[in-house]
Amino acid sequence: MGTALLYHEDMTAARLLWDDPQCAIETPERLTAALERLRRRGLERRCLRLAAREASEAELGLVHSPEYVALVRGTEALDVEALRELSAQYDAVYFHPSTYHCARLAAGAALQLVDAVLTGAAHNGLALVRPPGHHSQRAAANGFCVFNNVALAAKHAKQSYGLHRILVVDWDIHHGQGTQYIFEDDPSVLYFSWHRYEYRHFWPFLRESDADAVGRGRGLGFTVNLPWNQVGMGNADYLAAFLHVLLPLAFEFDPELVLVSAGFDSAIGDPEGQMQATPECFAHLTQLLLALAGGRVCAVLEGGYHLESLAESVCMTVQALLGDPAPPLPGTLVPCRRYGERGEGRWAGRRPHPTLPRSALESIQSVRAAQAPHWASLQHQGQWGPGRGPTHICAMGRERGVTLTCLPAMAPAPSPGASSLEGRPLPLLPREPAYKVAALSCRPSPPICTAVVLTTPEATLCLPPGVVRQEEAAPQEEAEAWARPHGALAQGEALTVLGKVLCLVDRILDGQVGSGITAIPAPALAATLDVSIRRGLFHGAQRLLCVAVGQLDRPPDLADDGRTLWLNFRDEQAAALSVFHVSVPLPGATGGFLSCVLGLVLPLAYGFQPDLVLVVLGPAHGLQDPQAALLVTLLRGPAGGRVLALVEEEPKPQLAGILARVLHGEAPPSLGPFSAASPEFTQALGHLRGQLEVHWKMLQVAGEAGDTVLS
Ligand code: Q9C
Ligand code: ZN
Repeated sequence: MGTALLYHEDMTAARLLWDDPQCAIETPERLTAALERLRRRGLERRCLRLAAREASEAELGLVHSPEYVALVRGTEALDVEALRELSAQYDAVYFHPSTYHCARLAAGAALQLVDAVLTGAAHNGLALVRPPGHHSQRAAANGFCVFNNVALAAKHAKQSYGLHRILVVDWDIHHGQGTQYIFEDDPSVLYFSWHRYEYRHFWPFLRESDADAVGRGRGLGFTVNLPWNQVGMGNADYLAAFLHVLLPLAFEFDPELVLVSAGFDSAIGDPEGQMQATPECFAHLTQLLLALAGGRVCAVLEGGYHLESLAESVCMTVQALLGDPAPPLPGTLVPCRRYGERGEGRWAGRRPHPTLPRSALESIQSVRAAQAPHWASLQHQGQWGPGRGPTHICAMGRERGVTLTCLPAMAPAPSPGASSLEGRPLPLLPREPAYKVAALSCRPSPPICTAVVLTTPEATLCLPPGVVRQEEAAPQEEAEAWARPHGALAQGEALTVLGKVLCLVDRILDGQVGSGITAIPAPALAATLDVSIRRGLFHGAQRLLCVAVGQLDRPPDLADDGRTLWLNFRDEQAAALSVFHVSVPLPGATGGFLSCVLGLVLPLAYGFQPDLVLVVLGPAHGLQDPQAALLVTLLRGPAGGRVLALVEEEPKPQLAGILARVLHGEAPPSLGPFSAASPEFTQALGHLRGQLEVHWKMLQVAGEAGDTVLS
């Protein structure tokens, strides 16, 4: 089990044999650069290496016409002149005598990857292939693509494994119109693509790449296009697209398999895409997708023409597939800032193209509006948007059961990278792309472990390898000193646990342990949480996110100074007591839970960029195990994997084991059938978001106040 890596050297054989500036970027070095970098990072040997096989003609027939397959087969025998002549009949295509062999290997690699994942030989995987596939159509090559590798993989999964719901995520910067055409009337394949569009001024210049192309017939709502109308889109825009468009629909769809058309021409430096997303972004996108379909994610290479950016982005994708924590995203996460404010570190020198402010949000808004009729999770969103201030909302809010507290003037959150406590060396990993660190020291295995603190040594949990028991504790006197304000921690078991928790908080912040879970006797939970927050801040965390589920109060004397963001799910009304103190009612329906997590918790968490996330499941938390597992999984993203979960040891002693596995990179179980949130809940949540989005820009989903109102 693990991550499959599919490749075959023969796929480097095809290359352009004449002068054609259009096609010159699609080179064999794309594959060798990616593979070489995976080797250098020690990632290749952590994968299950499988050699690609050729797809059979019968398999190619799942998507392509026999005449087209025969025509491509015929190119093996053509001379250069004839190859060139045939190539000219297609848009942005070149044939080489080895093209047929390469294209059959590329398709075969995608099929074999699906086989590996669906037979359980691997959890997930990546196929490094060329030629790419997503522009290829039933009877046409297009845009460097000969056979549609991902479409073939989806058909194969349906035909040979009887799957009913397959999600295709096309993060290549071009519209995979080939894939769209193949599945546009098929409700069993949900196709999502974002792409450079520029109001149809960008290749392939198609009307049907716009947001209002939503599929046909029984497939209505199963084609999702997110057109970018400006270049320069970056990490915040891609993340916003996932949180506010793709993931709500994907969780509602509940796929059995996720196929990724993994083109990296959407990454910074690429001459085709001209976008700004840094390689780490692909670790986050991959990690988010791993929360679907029991983690069955098959990524298949499409485009990507900047060799350095391509190689790094491929490494980030593989690291995430392997379950490693994603490196923090560089820079402040605000969708649609001007380009000049983007691009940090090694990519900083690139000359910006100006991005129109709000352009990404307009795109997101347009696709949400186009898809709203087809998806429960986009309905009843209300019209809260930027510019609708708290006073305006106040009057209306009471009828809707929302507590409205006008937000006090807040000090802005300290910006990422601001200096830490005076005179104290910062114990955290530096906020810079992890690949710089990794280049210095090759990491042979998962870098850091997950630690559990358990009160009873005989507590039997099925813990995977790499999850260790935290036995080390702070000295007794130190634990007593931290426990002093709390009677509940005065002695016995609670004090023993506290000593270990203090040590665990330090070790997570110092990077010696990746994440942790602590099972705590119920009477001591609130006090242990209080001490954990203080210890984290004391130990150098600049920003600490606390997601508290259940009847837990924010420690009353904790300063509201922007260093702690407190999010509480509990059985009362939605309220923002400040921008750093937010309460949300506990949603009953899975739809409500998902909108809370995707539409509120994660945007706030990514916007806050915490050094440590505390997730606390307290009294009457009401979460089912799969919900708790999903929440914890998704909260690994914003803090470089530094999550400490605190749970009551009763009544569910097995919960600690479930959380240990997801923190260690295992996929969470499915939430089960989707149930829509009530309109009241959706409106209360939308309302709260409207209050908060002035400060927390990652919450925004609309261009301007007064834009299209969703149903
Ligand atoms: N300025 C893939 O990324 N357009 N195909 C060339 C040159 C063709 C891209 C225009 C781009 C095809 C898989
Ligand atoms: Zn592309």
